[in-house]
Amino acid sequence: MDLETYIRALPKAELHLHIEGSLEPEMMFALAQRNGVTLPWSSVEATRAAYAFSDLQSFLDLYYAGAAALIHEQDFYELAMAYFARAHADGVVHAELFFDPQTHTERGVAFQTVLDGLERACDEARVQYGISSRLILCFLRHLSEDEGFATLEQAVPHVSRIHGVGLDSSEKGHPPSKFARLFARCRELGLHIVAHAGEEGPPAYIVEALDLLKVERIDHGVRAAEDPALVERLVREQTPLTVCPLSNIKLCVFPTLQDHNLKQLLDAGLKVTINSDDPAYFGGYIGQNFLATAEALHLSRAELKRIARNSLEASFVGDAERTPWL
Ligand code: ES4
Ligand code: ZN
Repeated sequence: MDLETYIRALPKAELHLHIEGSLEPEMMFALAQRNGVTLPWSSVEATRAAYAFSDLQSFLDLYYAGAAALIHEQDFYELAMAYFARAHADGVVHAELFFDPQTHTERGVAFQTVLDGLERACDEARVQYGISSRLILCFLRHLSEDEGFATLEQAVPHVSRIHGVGLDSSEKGHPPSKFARLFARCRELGLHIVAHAGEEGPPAYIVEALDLLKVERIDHGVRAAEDPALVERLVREQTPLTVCPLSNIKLCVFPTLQDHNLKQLLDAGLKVTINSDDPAYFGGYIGQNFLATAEALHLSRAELKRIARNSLEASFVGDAERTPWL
């Protein structure tokens, strides 16, 4: 069996996927036309050509511009259905989707419109593909904690439909400590907690995410390697890291995939997973992330199996609900 087939056959969970980051330029243009929205690019080809990033912020500027094409419940439904079809083809059996409500409510799209569309797709994906899924609301860390509280207010009436909260967007200069009160409130509401940390930001931000936000997983976390005491702690506590290798290359966190520290983290005993982050922008869904990383870092099939199993174990699906994959 070739490596691609082997990877596809591994049951896996995707735990780090921004649904707005799965908006392919073709769908972006189709939605923009349908909705009468003007995009900053002239064509699908020009859009793809603009996807050359120097850091996280240079990507985020385009990502927020592209998200402007999403207006109606049906748009969010179609976006997520396209993702689920693609994920199913890659052997994903469970997906925990990040969504950024503030990106949409700022433009006048109602919180409920976003949630209704995404949830309808989650229900449909269960029927059509047998994929279980969860929704994780991410707060934009470049905005204030008060703006986060305002978003949480909008989410509270729908809290049973939201499984967890996360923290994304521009990391540098926006440490987890900025959101300590907001996340304390989220914990009181019984929500699962994750946060992006140690993507571009220092290892100290990972420590803050653990100690102040009390995260159950770290999104990215690759810069943990710079702090041996932190690595030791993450190993001891078996805190999952949702690593996104192709994202890290596109955003220049590592110069090439050969330079990525995923194998180093795995060898140290960390609970590493592989995910796609924003596949429409970074040039690969989860299967491609597994394959390219396996080839660049010479991962064995046993290691790939371990990584896929880590993703199932690190998911927020409770024991009672576990489907045959665990
Ligand atoms: C993101 Cl790669 C990445 N990092 C931080 N925030 C994000 N939002 C969407 N993709
Ligand atoms: Zn991310």
